[in-house]
Amino acid sequence: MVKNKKVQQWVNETANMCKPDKIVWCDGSEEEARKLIEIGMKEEKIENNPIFQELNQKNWPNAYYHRSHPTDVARTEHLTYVCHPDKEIAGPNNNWMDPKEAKELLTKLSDGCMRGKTMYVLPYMMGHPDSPYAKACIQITDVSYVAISMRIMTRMSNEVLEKIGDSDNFVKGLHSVGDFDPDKRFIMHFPDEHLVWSIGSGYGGNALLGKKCFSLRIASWLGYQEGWLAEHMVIVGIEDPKGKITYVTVAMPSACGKTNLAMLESTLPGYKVWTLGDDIAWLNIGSDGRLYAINPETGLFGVAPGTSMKTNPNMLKTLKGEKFYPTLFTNTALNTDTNEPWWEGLDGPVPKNLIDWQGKSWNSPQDTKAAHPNSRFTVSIYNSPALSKEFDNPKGVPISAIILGGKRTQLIPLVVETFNWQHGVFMGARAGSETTAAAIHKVGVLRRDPMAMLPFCGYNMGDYFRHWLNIGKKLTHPPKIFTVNWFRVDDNGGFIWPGFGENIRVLKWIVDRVNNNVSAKSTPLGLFPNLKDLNCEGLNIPQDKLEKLFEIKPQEWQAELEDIKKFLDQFGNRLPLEIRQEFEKLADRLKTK
Ligand code: SAT
Ligand code: MN
Repeated sequence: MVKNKKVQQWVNETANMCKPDKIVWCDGSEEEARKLIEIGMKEEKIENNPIFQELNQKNWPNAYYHRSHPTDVARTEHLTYVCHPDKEIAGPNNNWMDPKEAKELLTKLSDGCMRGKTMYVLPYMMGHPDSPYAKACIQITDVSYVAISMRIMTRMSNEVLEKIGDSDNFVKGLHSVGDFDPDKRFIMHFPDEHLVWSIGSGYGGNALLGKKCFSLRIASWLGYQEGWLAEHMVIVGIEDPKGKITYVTVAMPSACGKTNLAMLESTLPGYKVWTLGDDIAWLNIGSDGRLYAINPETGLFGVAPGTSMKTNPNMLKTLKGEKFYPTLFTNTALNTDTNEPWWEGLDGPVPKNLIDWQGKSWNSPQDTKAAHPNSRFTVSIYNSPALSKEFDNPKGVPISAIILGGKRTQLIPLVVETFNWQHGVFMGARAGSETTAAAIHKVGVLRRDPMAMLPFCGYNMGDYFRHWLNIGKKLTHPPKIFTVNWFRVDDNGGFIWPGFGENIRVLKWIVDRVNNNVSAKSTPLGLFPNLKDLNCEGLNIPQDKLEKLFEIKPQEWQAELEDIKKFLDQFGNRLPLEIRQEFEKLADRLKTK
């Protein structure tokens, strides 16, 4: 029995509704994790598959394999709701249901949903417990995979209960996989009650409620009320040859290479990237008027396909690290000869005997992948050889640049510095990306995704843009805002920029701009590098192709402007005037080019 009455009361009420066979309070210890893995290997099952399978421990220390329900492989945005009492507050960017109606529906679906199962109670912090920006949370779940994943992704411990004490100052997450029926799947948020309620899915973004559900959807709402920002951003420190470290954040939609960027191994001598986070940043205004970032998470939940010693050597070293128990692989393929995980893009030849992510034998057919395109690893950030020494700093790190990216095969230049904060917020508001496999929708279609937050902003994005503008006004030393795009293609459809470790060259220019080391060229889109300042030594990109990375074709921009306008118009009178003005200014500059 815990001392905390409010926590206990909520757990009791939940147990009465969900009717689990037993309740286990987790303490986040390694001993407990080992026990849960045992249970997941021997007792709990999904569709007759054990929850965990042990992998080759010699080559992949502490690694276990998990296969999800085949209908449950990505975030389901159409089943994700933000239930403010007023629909207007949720905005056109969110699915909305009246909170009372939503709760009635969920209560019906949750009645007896944990029968025959264990209910795990997980006390955890998002952020370092000593950080003034950290938040205490409790998640309830009925599957060991989620309990184990939360131990990797958050700071889980009994001390959280002590911290909460008798207060009700904690965020609640109630999760049950139900019977995995996609027709009974809902991920519902109740921002005013600091509550997330998710049923029917065991997939990361739907089930690890500390992640997108709390640290972005609920936290963005808290930040709006309390004067800070919860963002879908990488945090890294870039060390130059003199040892000076410049901290930047980078917003990019899911599956556009955030994890690769967060773990980037520099190809430029003397430069080094230190990892602080690969997905979420909480940004607060420091007493010195600068913006400070913390990563509320402690783990990396990254896309496996495409990860190799060539694309992301630090990630492979992290995945093979032994510091933190355990590491999980979900829906990758399996090499049955060696009992190792495998995915498209991993180094070396395709193994002879593979089973695919659904457990069927696989012989390299043209039209199917062995690993699911959204197959993932879950690993502790403490395993990373490039972890910043500031990672546990409760204050966070001061941010000098905010970088906004997306996947655009046309139009958008490799890198642009915005003219000022307001222009930067507009550039973030219009950001778009070609869709990927991280959520269930058609792949390769352009969708506007402001600040990469479209699926994660827990309130009306018109208000969100206003909030960004206001934060900028409060910062006496605001970070510069840049846009990047690694994905522009040439006339034959091939990527022009090599990407991955070579992206350090773009980061170097950004750091040079922040530190006033180089000048820049004014264009209708913003400030471009003088090509001599973009270190491309040894890349063998012909000059004309390099110029193509920065080409502005005003006629192509007409369609883009119309699309931006259509997108922004949906926010009606909640769209700040400043954003409209920036749009008009951009349209004028392109006209007179
Ligand atoms: O499943 S997650 O939402 O955590 C991953 C992602 O889509 O970014
Ligand atoms: Mn993400």
